[in-house]
Amino acid sequence: MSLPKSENGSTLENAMQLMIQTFHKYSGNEGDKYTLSKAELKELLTTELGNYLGSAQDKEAVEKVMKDLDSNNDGEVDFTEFIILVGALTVACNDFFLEYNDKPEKKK
Ligand SMILES: [Ca+2]
Ligand SMILES: [Ca+2]
Repeated sequence: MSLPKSENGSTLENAMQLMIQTFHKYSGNEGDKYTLSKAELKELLTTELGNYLGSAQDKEAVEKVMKDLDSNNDGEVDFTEFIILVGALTVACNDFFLEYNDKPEKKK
């Protein structure tokens, strides 16, 4: 996979670029190039977030995620709606990380 000149970017800048690229990798497959249809969303969820959202494979879960994300109810997930999902997942990961670090270390 080749990124546009990003060797000067910071880690966070590269992460942002990757989120944008990831979104467009799936959003361009059908219909509107800049939004995710249900099929595109499903592919993104299963391919890119399979470890976090294992249950997204089943159809109902995708429908639910779609409904939750589609705040303007146009039946597509745009980048703003997508980034809310990524943000919420990142917060959940951070909470998990903090909790994990809070555990007493000496416990076996
Ligand atoms: Ca699309
Ligand atoms: Ca939408």
